[in-house]
Amino acid sequence: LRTVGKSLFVCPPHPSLELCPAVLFFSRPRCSGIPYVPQPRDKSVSARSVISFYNQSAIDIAAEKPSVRLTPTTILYAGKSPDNSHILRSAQYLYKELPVRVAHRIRDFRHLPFIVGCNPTILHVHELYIRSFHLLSEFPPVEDFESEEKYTKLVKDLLDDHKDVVTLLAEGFRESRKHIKEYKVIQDFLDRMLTSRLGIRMLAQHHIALHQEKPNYVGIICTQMSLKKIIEKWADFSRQVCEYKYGYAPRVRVLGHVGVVFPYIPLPLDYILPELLKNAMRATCEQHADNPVNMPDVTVTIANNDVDFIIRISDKGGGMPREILEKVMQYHFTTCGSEMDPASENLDGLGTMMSAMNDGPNGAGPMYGKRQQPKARNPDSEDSDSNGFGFGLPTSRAYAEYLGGSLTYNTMQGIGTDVYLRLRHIDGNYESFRI
Ligand code: ADP
Ligand code: K
Ligand code: MG
Repeated sequence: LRTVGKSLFVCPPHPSLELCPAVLFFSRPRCSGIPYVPQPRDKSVSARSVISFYNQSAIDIAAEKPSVRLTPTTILYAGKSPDNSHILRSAQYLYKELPVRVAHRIRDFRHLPFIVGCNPTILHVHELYIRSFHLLSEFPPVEDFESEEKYTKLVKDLLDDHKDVVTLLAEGFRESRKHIKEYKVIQDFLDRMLTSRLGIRMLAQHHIALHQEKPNYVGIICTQMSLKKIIEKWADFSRQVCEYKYGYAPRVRVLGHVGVVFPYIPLPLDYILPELLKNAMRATCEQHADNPVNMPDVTVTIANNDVDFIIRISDKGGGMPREILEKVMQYHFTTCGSEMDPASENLDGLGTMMSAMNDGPNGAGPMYGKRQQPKARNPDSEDSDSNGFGFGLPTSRAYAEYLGGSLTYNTMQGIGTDVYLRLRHIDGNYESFRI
């Protein structure tokens, strides 16, 4: 293999590289922004870059450590001290915890099937994690507010560096998954990757938010969250995306326990709600395309109790046909086939086209479909806009389960679909999830 990708690259005749020149080529730190200049004659440099993927004792040691997961109440009641020592403690917790969590992710990359691990896009993300690990673990200990400020700046920069990770993983697996027989391998990896990323981002955002004073907030925890308000916010947003795509959008009615207010973390809801609402709206628009004026509403019902709360999103969008029932929860499965991208592969008949979606926990991008630019952008988005790949339902389910809840659905083919999002209270009668 002498040409890889678009760049012509002559491999150095190094015995340890014969197996996979792609590893050599793509192991260059492309995330650093420094253009890669091949140095094919310098054997030692090439060999070092390959070794850098596995010969890292610091990562091995950190990957053996258990992650220390906190309950939201621990975070909430950690106490706010007038001298801001809580901010210092928060940074010190992150300082210990982040390298361990990042090392766990790197370990997962190493366990991927060879052919997937060699995919340039996956390698790029793998490298991003290795780079983050070194930046985090080589940072001097956080002992005072001066170092805390610098550390927080690093955390902010890393959040930004990783904002496209979901899109990149979706692309990388789309390209390489055809080589893997067992879907479970991909599902388990992505479930762990995405939920761990959600956890890391929640912790990082929380720490950053501790620096700001916002009424009814302690870090990322909203002490008086109104479920109705947050649903309405995402209904408005999804309607804008829908109108942009179809020219019209169903209305959304919110029923049930509309008055409930409780402490919760809006961040994961900022991802899940627009995903589910966009699905319901898309189904409704496509089912009622011949009579959009009389389109049935999407109905959202809230039910609250001591332990958890349930959000049901009901649409009359015609439901799902039997053939796809088993597949809708799979990563990459989508029925958005109208804008076939000639470059995209048909994944074992799963779907003919990759759908656009939202990226990180705060993203809420296009309805679906390839490279659409919606007029409406997620106002809260801290992640870049990305294109989806049938990730809406599986990612939402993984997040819900990570948060001690569930995502299920009932569908009546020919009529419509009910999706149930159940999430555990953070101050309920039972122990809540851990971040
Ligand atoms: P995407 O929306 O990008 O296709 P999702 O994971 O959100 O990916 O959904 C996967 C598929 O499940 C959709 O393409 C659609 O076929 C089906 N689906 C999801 N929600 C609904 C719904 N409310 N009604 C009908 N079909 C749905
Ligand atoms: K899907
Ligand atoms: Mg979707």
